[in-house]
Amino acid sequence: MKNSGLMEGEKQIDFTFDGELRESKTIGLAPGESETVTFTVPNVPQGIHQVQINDLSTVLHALYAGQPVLELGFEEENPGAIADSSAYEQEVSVGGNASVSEGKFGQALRLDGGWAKIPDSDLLNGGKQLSISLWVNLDDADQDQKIIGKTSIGNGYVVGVEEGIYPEVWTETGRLSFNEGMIASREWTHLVLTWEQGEQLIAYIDGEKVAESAAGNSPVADNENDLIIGGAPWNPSSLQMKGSVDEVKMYKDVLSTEEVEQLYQNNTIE
Ligand SMILES: [Ca+2]
Repeated sequence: MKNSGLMEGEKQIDFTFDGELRESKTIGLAPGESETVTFTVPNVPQGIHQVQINDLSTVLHALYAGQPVLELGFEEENPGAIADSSAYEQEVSVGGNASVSEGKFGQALRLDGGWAKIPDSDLLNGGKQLSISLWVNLDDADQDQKIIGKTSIGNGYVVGVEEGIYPEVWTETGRLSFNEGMIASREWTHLVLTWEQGEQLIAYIDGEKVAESAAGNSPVADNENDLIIGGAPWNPSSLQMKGSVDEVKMYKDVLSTEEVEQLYQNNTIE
């Protein structure tokens, strides 16, 4: 805070967290004088919080290591009711031909020319670290099809399947991709992709590492596209996945080999 006037003055500063006034401080300053005013909130719960200081407001994303930023189990009665069970409660909508089917764990989302859409959020951009874990049961795993991604091409990421796992990641300096491993048709298969800037891009199939590639020193390029499950992120009507998808989990950190194994065996991280 700075007194940019010509006279000494006092001002009250109100700090509001999630709509609740937490603390007020009155600061007196001489002309030209400035002072940093600090407010502390202990034990911030994971999730999205509203922070307001007088007329200035912003949104705080509180992240906890090992907790997903998107979690879709598809246990709802119908596709219209699908909800994100992560602390961030991202909106989910379903388009095209989609239904609820038998899953790997409970129910899954069956796509026959359909897709699921989660609106753009900073939490879903790749940035410095990202992990994606999900199960698929594909009618024809040899077909070139996109499973999940957030990209307009040239930025972001997409995980595809074409016989093996086929990820593409666009950083600020270039594109990383490979197509490795074998995915069987009409069998539940666990897919994981992990990304860490300056480290590795790693793919796992059924808990086993099938490919890794140097990640390079720049982050995944951000974009404002929606996250799409079941088709090309830049056009969900193309490169559609045909089959079922279950237990989609996204993290803003890098899953270890042990955590990937735990998700493969138990659908949870201890
Ligand atoms: Ca499920």
